[in-house]
Amino acid sequence: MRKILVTGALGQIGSELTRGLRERYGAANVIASSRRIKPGHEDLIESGVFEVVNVTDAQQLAETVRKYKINTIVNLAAVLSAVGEENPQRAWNVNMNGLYNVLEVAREENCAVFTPSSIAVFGLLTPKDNTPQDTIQRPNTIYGVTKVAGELLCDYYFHKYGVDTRGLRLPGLISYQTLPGGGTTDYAVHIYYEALKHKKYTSFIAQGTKMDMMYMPDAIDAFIQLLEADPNKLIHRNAFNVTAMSFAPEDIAASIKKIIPEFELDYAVDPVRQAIADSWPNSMDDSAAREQWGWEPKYDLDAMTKDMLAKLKARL
Ligand code: AKB
Repeated sequence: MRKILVTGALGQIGSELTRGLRERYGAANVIASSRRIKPGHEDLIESGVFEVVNVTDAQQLAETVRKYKINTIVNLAAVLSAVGEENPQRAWNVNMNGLYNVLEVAREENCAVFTPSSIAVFGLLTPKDNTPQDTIQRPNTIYGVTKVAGELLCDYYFHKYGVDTRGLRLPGLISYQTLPGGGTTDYAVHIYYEALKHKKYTSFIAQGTKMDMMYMPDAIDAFIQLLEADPNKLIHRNAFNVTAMSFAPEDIAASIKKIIPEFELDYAVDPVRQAIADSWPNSMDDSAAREQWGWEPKYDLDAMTKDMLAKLKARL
């Protein structure tokens, strides 16, 4: 039976993945953790065990793993692309030293490790369309640098120590429960909130900028599917390209207009986030994930828009 520790459990992915994991493995077997208790997450904190764990504190992390006899660590604690550029030293500390601590305790306590990577591992030299699984990775953000190094470090721990490491190269994730915390793809979440509240949105990403995206229910399925995948079939353990759709701001606006015809989009481009978006793929090739563990998303842009607006409306 899996006994799972989720780090960064109160973030955008963690708040939904923890619930998904508790449904599948039982609430008592999924320990949620975060570096601090954040208001608004009482449901999640009270629906199972919760611990304050800072991944940069190796001792606190190891004590928690031993206390609950953890055998799987899902490491979601990370500083994202846009906030990473504001404080690269903090991004390195959380993303790299945190991951190193996770891998070390996994090696000592015999745990599997699941750490997401990102489209941010690619850069200006990477082929932009149908970006291959194995290709040039020369990112120019600190977030991208830590994610490439993280993929390599996870591969190293698998080959050197036999730690069962797995991961996905996630695109921008769209969800209605918890807001994302400082990424470049966040506009694709904010646009839905503003569409419902004000029927207009000012995008910090320019017209024509395509990026890979995915609706959160598909991402949760992808996590659990890869966690459960037959290890003998996994050639790329730590860095599977996965995507569900690729769109630019005007495409998501057109999809929203089908449901809210008065919706209007304009632009006030943020040069920092635009430069990051310009360095990322337009669309990735995720055939390796499809072939090796059966990845198949359920939501396209219009299906996501319909569900997202309905769920968010009920919430707001
Ligand atoms: C970000 O925009 O930083 C993240 C990501 C694509 O990894 N959403």
